[in-house]
Amino acid sequence: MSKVTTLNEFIMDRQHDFAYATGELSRLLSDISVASKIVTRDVRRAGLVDAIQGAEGVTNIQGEAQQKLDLIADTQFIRMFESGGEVCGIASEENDDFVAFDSDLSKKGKYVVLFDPLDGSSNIDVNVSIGTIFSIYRRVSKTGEFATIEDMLQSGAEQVAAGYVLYGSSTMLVYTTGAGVNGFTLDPSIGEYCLSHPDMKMPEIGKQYSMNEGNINICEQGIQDFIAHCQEYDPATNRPYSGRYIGSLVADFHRILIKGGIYIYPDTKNHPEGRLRLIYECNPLAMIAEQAGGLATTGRKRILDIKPEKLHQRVPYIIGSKLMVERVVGLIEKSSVVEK
Ligand code: AHM
Ligand code: MG
Repeated sequence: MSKVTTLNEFIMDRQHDFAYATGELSRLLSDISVASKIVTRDVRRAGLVDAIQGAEGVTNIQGEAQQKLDLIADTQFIRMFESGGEVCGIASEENDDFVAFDSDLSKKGKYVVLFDPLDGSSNIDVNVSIGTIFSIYRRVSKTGEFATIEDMLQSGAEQVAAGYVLYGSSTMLVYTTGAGVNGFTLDPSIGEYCLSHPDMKMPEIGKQYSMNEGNINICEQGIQDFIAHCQEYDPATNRPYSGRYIGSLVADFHRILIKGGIYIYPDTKNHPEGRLRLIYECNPLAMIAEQAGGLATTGRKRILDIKPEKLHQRVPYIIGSKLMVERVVGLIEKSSVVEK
C-alpha cells in the first residue's frame, strides 16, 4: 500500500515553492484546513439541527437572505484568522465592510484573506453541495499597522494562494500557491485531509456546459450563440453537449476542473454587472483554473487582470476548459462586431 500524504505534510514539503518561504503562509493554509473541518462538522449536522439550519432572518449588504450556516462558517474562519497571527485583515461575502484585526499580533500579519465562507448556501436546505472559496494576498500596507482597503482591492494576478473547500459527498480541499493545483480529500476516520488529486489539470475541452439557462434570453448574443452551439447535434460524439448546472459555483467548478467543460454566469438584464463577486468568488477560482491549464474571463477581459474598485464588485464570469472559453470569447467578439 502506498503511503498517504496528509495536507500538512504536503504543505511543509512545498513550502519552498512560495516566493516568501518563512512558514507563515504554510501556517495560514493549515489554519484554513482546520476551520474547514469545523465547518464540515456543522454542514454535516445541518439537516439535524434546526438551530443551525435555515434562514437567519437578516440580509447581507447585497440583499440576499443569510443562512445561519453562512454566519457560523464566517465566524469560524474569522476566529481562526484572527487568532493565527498571519493575517492582518479579511473581507468576506458576509461582511459589508472589510475587517482590520486590532491585536498587535495580527497587525504584524503579512497576509489578507478574502473569502466566501459558504457559497451556494441557498442549496443548504435541499442538501446540495456547497463550498468555501478563499484568496490570499500579501498586504500592501505597512506591517504593524491596520489593514487597509488597498490590501483588499488588489487584482487577482497578485494572489499568492487560492483555494476552495467542497462540502460534497466527501469534503475536499483544493488549492494552489502558483505552482500547480492539488486536491485533498478529508478522511473522516482520521480527521485528516489526504492528497487524493495530485497536480490537477483541466482538460482542454469537455462535453458539458454549465449555465442558468433561465437567463438565456436576457444575456448577450455571443453567449446565446455559444449555448446554441453546445446544443447542436455533434456527429463525432453522437449527441449534443450535456447541460449540468448545480447552482453552487464550487461544485460546478470542481466538476469542470476534473472533467472539463465551461461555467458561464454572464451579465443579464437583472444582473447588469454579472452575478458573481470578483474578489472572493471569481478571482480564486480563476487562479486555480489558470494553474490547471484553463481560462477565466468576463468575455472581454482576463479575470485576473481586473483591478477591483469595490469589495463586493460583481463581474460577468466565464471559466473552464481553454478551447471552450476561447470559443465563447470568439463568438462574443463576432457578435459585438455585428452589433456595431
Ligand atoms: P451566493 O454567494 O449567494 O451563494 O451566490 C453565488 C451562487 C453560486 O454558487 C451559483 O453559481 C450562483 O450563485 C447561482 O445563481 P442563480 O441561482 O442565479 O443561478
Ligand atoms: Mg457566494
